[in-house]
Amino acid sequence: MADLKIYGIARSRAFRVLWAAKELGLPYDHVQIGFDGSNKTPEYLAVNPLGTVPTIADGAFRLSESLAINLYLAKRAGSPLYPAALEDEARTWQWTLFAATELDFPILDWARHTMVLPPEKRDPAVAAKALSTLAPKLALIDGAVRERPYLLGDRFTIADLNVASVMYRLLWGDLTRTPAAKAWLDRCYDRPAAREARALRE
Ligand SMILES: N[C@@H](CCC(=O)N[C@@H](CS)C(=O)NCC(=O)O)C(=O)O
Repeated sequence: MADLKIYGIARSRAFRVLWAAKELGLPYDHVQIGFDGSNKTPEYLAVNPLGTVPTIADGAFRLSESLAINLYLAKRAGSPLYPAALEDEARTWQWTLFAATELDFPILDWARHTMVLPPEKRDPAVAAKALSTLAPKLALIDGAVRERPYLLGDRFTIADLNVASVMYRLLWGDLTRTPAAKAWLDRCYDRPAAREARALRE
């Protein structure tokens, strides 16, 4: 049995952590907590009192929040996925918080109202508003990767993984107005670990 346990089905934000674990080559046990009640059992609520996924248990240490988990796993493993220089580490936090606060919810709104909800429950106005909220943020990413392949420079890091994994649903979006961001997103998802993580949910 591996020391690292990842709680959460792949068709949830646990996808982000599964990708990171694969990227780092970490052995893990995958505990299939979903939304069928398994996330609200006393056993799981003892692991994560909110009953949300993902959570990890690393030996006796428990951590929730998908992107914080990824920072933890990457920092524990060190270079090359986690940057060595303080400034690059700070940029990693910046991109990660940007993904959590500026991208995650509008992308969820857009996805829910274009592909996730049953057609009769979709509201095109919500999807359109989400896209207009996202436009400047996608332009920011586009600018960041126009002159270099990855967010911090020449190497793929946990900053890319965190932002790209939050953008998962935009793989089905129209990113023609931000071609550099589109090429970067495709580059990230072309990685073997990303392909393996996708295969768990698609
Ligand atoms: N900010 C948290 C969000 C966790 C979260 O809300 N996960 C969803 C699945 S993607 C969940 O567990 N929903 C079930 C619930 O809220 O009861 C993270 O990134 O890990």
